[in-house]
Amino acid sequence: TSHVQSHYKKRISYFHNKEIGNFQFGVQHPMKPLRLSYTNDLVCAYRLHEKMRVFCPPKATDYELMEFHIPSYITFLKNVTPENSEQYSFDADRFNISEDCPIFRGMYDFCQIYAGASVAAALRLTSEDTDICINWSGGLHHAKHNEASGFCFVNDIVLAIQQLLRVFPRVLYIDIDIHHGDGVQEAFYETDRCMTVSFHKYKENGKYFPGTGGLGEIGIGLGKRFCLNIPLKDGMDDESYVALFKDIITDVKDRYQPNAVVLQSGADSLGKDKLGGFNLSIKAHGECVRFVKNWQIPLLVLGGGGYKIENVARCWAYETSILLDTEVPEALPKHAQFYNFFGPDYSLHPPLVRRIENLNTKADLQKLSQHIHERLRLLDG
Ligand code: ZL4
Ligand code: CA
Ligand code: ZN
Repeated sequence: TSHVQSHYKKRISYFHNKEIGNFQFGVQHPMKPLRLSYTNDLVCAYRLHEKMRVFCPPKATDYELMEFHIPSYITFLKNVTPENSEQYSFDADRFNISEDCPIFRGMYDFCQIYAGASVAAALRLTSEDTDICINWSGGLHHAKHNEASGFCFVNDIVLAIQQLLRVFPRVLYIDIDIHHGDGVQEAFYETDRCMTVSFHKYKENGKYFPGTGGLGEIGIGLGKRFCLNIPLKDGMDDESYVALFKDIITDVKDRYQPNAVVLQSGADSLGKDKLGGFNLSIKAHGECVRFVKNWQIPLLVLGGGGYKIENVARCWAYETSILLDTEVPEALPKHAQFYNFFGPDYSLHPPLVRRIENLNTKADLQKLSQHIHERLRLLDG
């Protein structure tokens, strides 16, 4: 009947393995898997878990990881431990083990858990019994087929997109982590079946990690023009970011007409992040997620960076509520296990004090937007 559209009910699946919060990259290391326990704690304390299907997904197998990664790299990750790492110094070097990507206890289990969750989530989207899948432990966009990079050992995003491409002709990848999504870009650089779009902080001198993501990187061969980079300076604020995001991503969607969307929702683009440099509020970050959700195209939402862990948990719990079309109270639920860590305000949207100056002028952003639209125009015939 003519009422079919209005009966569209989003079915949401949420993937979480309780083990994930127990891993440690190192006491001082900025990447803290504990943030995933905080996030899940808020999600459950807000009773959002009752409104979606919750899965503890299986770990990815060695062979599943080898769908993208080379076998020797996976074998190395599987066998190396903090105790035997001396014997593996040659491999550790060539696979880029470093202070950013250290060997820690349970490292391979950690990889299998977060990648298994993204692959399971992708499979649920392809089996068409879910409209939106969420894996906050995924989104590790820097890993390459043959090496670790930027806190990422295996690339769960590439593995998930590979599964989606078995069913969907075109997959759109959107990355709002403050870092450039280089690993995903590289994996799909030569194909038009996955369009990659990353918004990130970029310094011309290459001094901001990973140094790639300039406007000139557009894809090659069949993939030419199906790679989009939005390089930004420090200080992006809510108004300018959300306006630019909607402006660009709408044009991308209209021209590319994706059958599925993967959104990497890295929370290091929030204000006060330890490694970031933007001023985004949780509301603005969430507005980007809402905008993509409202397209009603099969959607996989992943985590990513985020180094002020109370804010990461707030952000991803809030975004879970957005994806569920549910409102949650501003006061954090008192019965949350980690409630004490959310002081002094104990609210979902703490005020953003000491904002940094926005180095992106209106004129810069106007010019950037115009350039991107001109590029997108070339996509049609
Ligand atoms: C740390 O304190 O820019 C790692 C990394 C470990 C503990 C003890 C060692 C201290 C900041 C970062 C020395 C660390 C030196 N510890 C790290 C060029 C660099 C070489 C390595 O959000 N040093 C490399 C990676 C980035 C670089 C960002 C973002 C991931 C994501 C998705 C990855 N790497 C300079 C840094 C510390 C550390 C303190 C650190 N590393 C900050 N930025 C980086 O996009 C998840
Ligand atoms: Ca990004
Ligand atoms: Zn990041």
